[in-house]
Amino acid sequence: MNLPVFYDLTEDWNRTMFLYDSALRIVNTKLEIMSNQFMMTNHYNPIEHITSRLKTPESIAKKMDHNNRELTVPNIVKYINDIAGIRIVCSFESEIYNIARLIKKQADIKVLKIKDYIMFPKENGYASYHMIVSVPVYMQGHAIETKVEIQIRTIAMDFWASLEHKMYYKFEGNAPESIKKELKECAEIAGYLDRKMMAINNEIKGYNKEGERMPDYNSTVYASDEDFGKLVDDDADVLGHSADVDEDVDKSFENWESF
Ligand code: 0O2
Repeated sequence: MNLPVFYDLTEDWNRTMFLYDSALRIVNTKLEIMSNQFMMTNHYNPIEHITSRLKTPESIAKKMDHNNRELTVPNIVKYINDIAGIRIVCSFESEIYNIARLIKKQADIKVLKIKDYIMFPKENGYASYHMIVSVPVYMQGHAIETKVEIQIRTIAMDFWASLEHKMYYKFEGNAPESIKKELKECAEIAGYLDRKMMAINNEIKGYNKEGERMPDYNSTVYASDEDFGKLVDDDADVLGHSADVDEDVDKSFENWESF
């Protein structure tokens, strides 16, 4: 005899949020270890600070509505990549790519998607490096691949994005053109400041304590890595992981649902 099954939305929602919260803790711990290792080996930490948050139910609902998707738990898991979000703020642009490279090297982090808004800033001036990754969260012996969005940006980019975010929400996307224009100009100034500060920092490294220039110092300003600096779309093959990875994440999430 088949017993009736009642779908408990609240329980489903709570389990989902628990999963994302766990993924956030896992990635945060990894980043903290990475940051401590930097300090230990280089006596210097490129990471200024790290913040993290779970997207609020209101913000999730707004985004689903904006994307014309039905508000269901499976849809949220499938279509919203930044329910669990981490922001890494560092001083220099080149460090963004170094940090991204180290994240990519972590064995149990899968990079699903990269959006390089530094090489390709948005029309409004937004610059930041976004990685959508997944980590396995172990629940009752089953690994559930769970997505986390990692945003990596400089202090200047972060400063700019906070103000733009404030403006966007105040005017609900319909900000006066004059303010948008001013902000765009500020983005250009922030970009200039970032490049200039990075060049000066690099220049400083080329001198010894006595103020003498070290002849063999290699002053490469930009980190170059062919894996980075590409803006990719949803279905593209990213860093060796195909779009199938996303399916794995979905499949593995189905495991969770069957408990
Ligand atoms: P909130 O309120 O910050 O959470 P996709 O991942 O490709 O399916 P999505 O989520 O639009 O689609 O991707 P994208 O472009 O990577 O944006 C993710 C997040 O980056 C945003 O989340 C913002 O936090 C930030 N972001 C993107 N564009 C801008 C921008 O123009 N200005 C500012 N200030 N932040 C931006 P949310 O959910 O849109 O907003």
